[in-house]
Amino acid sequence: MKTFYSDNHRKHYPPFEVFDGGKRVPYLENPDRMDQILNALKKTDWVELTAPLDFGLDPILAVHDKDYINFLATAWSEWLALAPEVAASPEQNAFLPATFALRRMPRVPSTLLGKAGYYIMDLSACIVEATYAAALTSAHCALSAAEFITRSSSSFILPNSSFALCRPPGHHAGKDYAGGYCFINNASVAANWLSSKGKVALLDIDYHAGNGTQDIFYKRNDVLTISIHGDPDFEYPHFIGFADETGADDGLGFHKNFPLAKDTGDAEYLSALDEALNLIKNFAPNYLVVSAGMDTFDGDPLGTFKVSREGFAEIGKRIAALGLPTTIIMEGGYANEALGTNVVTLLENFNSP
Ligand code: OKP
Ligand code: ZN
Repeated sequence: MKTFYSDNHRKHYPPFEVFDGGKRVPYLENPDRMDQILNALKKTDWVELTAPLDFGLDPILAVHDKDYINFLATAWSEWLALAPEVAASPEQNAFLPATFALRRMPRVPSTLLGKAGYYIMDLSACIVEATYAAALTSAHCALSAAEFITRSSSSFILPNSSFALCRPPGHHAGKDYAGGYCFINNASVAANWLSSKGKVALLDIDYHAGNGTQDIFYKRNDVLTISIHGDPDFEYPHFIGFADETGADDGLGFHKNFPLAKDTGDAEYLSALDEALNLIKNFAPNYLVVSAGMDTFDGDPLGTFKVSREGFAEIGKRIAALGLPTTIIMEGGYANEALGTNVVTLLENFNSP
């Protein structure tokens, strides 16, 4: 399987994030995640690792607000200029605001810290020097993977597939905000790029609701978005991802959430997945984008679900059975010891030249 990956993510490694209750912990979305996945992929004989192509900024600006992207691009150097001692201290060398735009006050502040509170949604989207470059490359991995399935699907009898080993992940990033380790919404950038070539369905199987993706496509009917996740009634991102959110305006009926209970196991998960796959079949897209998080796994430190390895095999099999050109975009998954095996287990059911 063609897999797009770059080492550019490595220096995006903030020294900490802040958990609920104010607990400062080592950044859970760490480079070791990629190493675990790379090791497992390299043990197979069907994965072909490829560097991403440079698609420039246009396909990213087609999804994200220009001033927001500019904020991401300059936040670290501005922070360094504003507070050099703080930015250089090992205790504090990650940029995070401590004041947030409650209920999204409409005025975009002119100062760095004002902007940070406006453009960042929580205390897990820490910015360091390498963050912007890593986020850009991550989006380019997703775009390369999307382009691959359009280029090759006609020359093979079986529908083609590709994998974007993205870090940082993307599905919590909205048009103009970062959150939950996400800065640029890789899957949305890929889906939007594909939407100029045909109808697109985007299925989000990360444990957390894909709020950014939901926001970005909420009023559109050319991209069907579906997310299966821990019920925001008890789980992050708390404010979005409920069952009654089904799209608006032209997009009404083109978004679907499956909020599931704590402790959801294989059987309950797969029955929600089957419903989601039926919606995709009825929509009859030309392309499928999968936001693939492995944090539904039993024992994930950020999840409550109990999906097993066999569960991932079945998830992969059922999605592949749609027979659509499919690009799989890496999102979360924090049980690092099991992450590589789980990714391989999901991917091995897809066809690839
Ligand atoms: C990113 B992805 C702990 C706070 C949650 C953010 C979680 C981001 C998950 N209760 N911190 O969807 O895997
Ligand atoms: Zn997640």
